[in-house]
Amino acid sequence: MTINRPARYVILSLGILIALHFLLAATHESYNSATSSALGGVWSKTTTYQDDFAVPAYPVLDDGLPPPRWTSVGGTGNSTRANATLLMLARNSDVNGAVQSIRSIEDRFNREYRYPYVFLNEEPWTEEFKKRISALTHAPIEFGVIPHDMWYQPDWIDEERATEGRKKMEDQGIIYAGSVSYRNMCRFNSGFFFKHELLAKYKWYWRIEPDVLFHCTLDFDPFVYMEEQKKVYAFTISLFEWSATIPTLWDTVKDFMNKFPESVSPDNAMGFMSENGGQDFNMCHFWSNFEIADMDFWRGDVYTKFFEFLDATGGFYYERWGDAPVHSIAASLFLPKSKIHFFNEIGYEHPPNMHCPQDDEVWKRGMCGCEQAKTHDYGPYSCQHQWDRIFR
Ligand SMILES: Nc1nc2c(ncn2[C@@H]2O[C@H](COP(=O)(O)OP(=O)(O)OP(=O)(O)O)[C@@H](O)[C@H]2O)c(=O)[nH]1
Ligand SMILES: [Mg+2]
Repeated sequence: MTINRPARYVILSLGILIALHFLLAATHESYNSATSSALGGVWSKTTTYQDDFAVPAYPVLDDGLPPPRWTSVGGTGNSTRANATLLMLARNSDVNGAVQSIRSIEDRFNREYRYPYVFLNEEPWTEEFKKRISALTHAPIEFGVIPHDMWYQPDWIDEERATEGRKKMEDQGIIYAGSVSYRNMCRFNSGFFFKHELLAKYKWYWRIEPDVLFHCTLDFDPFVYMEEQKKVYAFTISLFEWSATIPTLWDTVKDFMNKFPESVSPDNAMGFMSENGGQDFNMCHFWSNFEIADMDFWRGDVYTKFFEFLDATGGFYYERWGDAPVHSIAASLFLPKSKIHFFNEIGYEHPPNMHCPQDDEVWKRGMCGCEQAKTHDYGPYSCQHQWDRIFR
């Protein structure tokens, strides 16, 4: 093979340049450090984009997709995300409703963020459920089974008294009055979900139920917002509880406050829940089928003591205490009210109630699909007035 004269000069010049580079690198430290990462990066980049983010709790996604839209926490400039999961408790028979909810949250939020999902059930998941859900998202998904003791009615419950309690409620025409499984669910959501092994690695959760809809696109990460603003518990809908489901709950709460007064936050949200300084409960609570919250609050000493105190009375079975009033009372009493957040931007519907942002600016920015006039806020069953008044 012959090489013409200009080509020979080019090869010779390149050879001299390369030799010069190695000579300078060997003899001059500053030149070496300035050039080695740039050149080295070209040859040794075997890592995935995930390695650039400090998020140890997550499996590395190596699926060739564009990186998720993680935003910066605390304005530090580190691209990262919250240690959070999207959590759904469901039955295998809820599959169609679960598909609807996941499609909706993916569409409005998680397609861009790819937060991992955890699904919990007291029975093993069917292949059908796992297949239909897994088809909907690129985010990691874990399907967990709930340990027996976290779910079923404990042995120390007096079954005769529990049966009588259910019968009494049925006679009053109360929804789920005769259901033991509903009571299992309420007790599990009150005191156990955050202890499940699949949730142990996470701090934050967003509770999602089957058959719900998210009506607005989120242009921010609510977990990161909670973290940055130092919030602990967030809601979108507040309303009145059916008092016949919790006849002795408030007295039990008052007993707890008397016994452990130090548990109550000086700047609490009692004004949301009571018209007379705590003597009576006005039935206002946050609708817990939507929750974004910090599980460290539920895992902490105060809430642990509170749940155990309530549970010991058997009220979850003798009556029908819901996780919504239990969570709401705890958040409102044991946290400073500034740590509870109303997420106005999150259009959310759990039929028959919906929160749709009333501010046109917010509604347009979120490309909301909901009918503003049908929002639950300030309607006859809403406790938004009671919420607003504690900040005046
Ligand atoms: N695995 C399991 N999940 C349940 C059971 N009962 C309820 N759930 C779940 O617990 C959550 C609350 O139950 P729902 O039946 O929606 O109760 P609700 O929101 O008070 O009532 P609805 O107005 O009927 O939605 C949902 O995520 C359900 O899928 C159960 O027996 N087993
Ligand atoms: Mg529901």
